[in-house]
Amino acid sequence: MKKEIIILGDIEMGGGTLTDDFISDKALSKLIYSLCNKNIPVDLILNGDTFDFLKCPYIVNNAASYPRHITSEVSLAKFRLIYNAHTSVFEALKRFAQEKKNRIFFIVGNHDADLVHPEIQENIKLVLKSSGNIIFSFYYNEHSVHTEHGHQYDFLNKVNEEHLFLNYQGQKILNIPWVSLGLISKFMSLKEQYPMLERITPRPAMFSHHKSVEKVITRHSLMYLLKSLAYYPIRYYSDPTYTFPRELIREFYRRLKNVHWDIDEIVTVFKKKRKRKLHRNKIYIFGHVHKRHLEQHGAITIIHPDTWRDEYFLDTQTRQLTSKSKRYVRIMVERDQSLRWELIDIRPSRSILHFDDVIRDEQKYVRVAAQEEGYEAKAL
Ligand SMILES: [Mn+2]
Repeated sequence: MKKEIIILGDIEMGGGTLTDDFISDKALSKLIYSLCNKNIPVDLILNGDTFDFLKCPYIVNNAASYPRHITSEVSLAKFRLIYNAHTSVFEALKRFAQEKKNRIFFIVGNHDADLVHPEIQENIKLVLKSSGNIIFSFYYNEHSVHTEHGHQYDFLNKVNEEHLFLNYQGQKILNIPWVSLGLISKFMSLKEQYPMLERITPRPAMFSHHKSVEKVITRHSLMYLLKSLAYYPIRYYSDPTYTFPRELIREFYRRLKNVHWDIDEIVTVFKKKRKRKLHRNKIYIFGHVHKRHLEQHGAITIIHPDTWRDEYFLDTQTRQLTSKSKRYVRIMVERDQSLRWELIDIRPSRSILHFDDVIRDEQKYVRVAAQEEGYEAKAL
């Protein structure tokens, strides 16, 4: 074997507050340490949404907020919280990066668009005490393996890669999509109020058992949509984060014309858009969609390994919540360039929770979950 490529995504490490859904520090560090001391090079690909900057608060003088104008200063303050909340993972990454034959790829996702700030990249290299083998990119494309986060095939979350920043009052701020701005400015208090609900899948089943929250979210979303179209662009005329969401309207119009209202699957859109390129590589790996997906067409394999944040399956019959497995892809590159791959499950030893108990006291179950994973949350 010549090289190993390890891919995992949607870790979503946050600031250790109620809006942080990552608690598997022990399992993740253990995996990273197991990749050290190999006698071949290892590429570790963190396939986007490694950090949850979006839901991480910006704390100044003990006051938390979620600013829409994300300067490098805001991103750096959030990164400090994330680092303090998940130091053990950074320690493992630092150890891994000490071996110069190894490389870490931070693929940019929609929850960690902040990675495009050069100051953030420098800071990460600084805390990992390495630079040449720490890479920031939207794609990984080597050895016939292609990986990317996948939000670029999701019209509500895609970004313009040619136009990553906006200028706001002389400051360089992130140019993030309308949905991300909405999440930051309208939904964080709901997330703080219902921290466990958003971890429960499938969403429609969860909402069908929790109608009151569904109503609140629908009302909030509609208000944000209406105000974004008819009020904010005028009220905040000189603020580039409140411009009329032209792309959104264009896409709605296109869908209306083509009577196309199904939610796109990343893989479906990707196959349609990149049809001609599809045979260039052998293995394609995406994140973003938090589910396990595997498909093979002849020599081509497409995989979604699923998320590493704390998530549950709701059994609608028994109303039991089972913790999801953590999963990663291991690719072995042989000397003759041929590839072998496996999708590896890490089953957490977690107890089964009951939906009715959880919604009665969500904050309590955030702590129960953290305890069971062996995560010491300082801020909870
Ligand atoms: Mn994502």
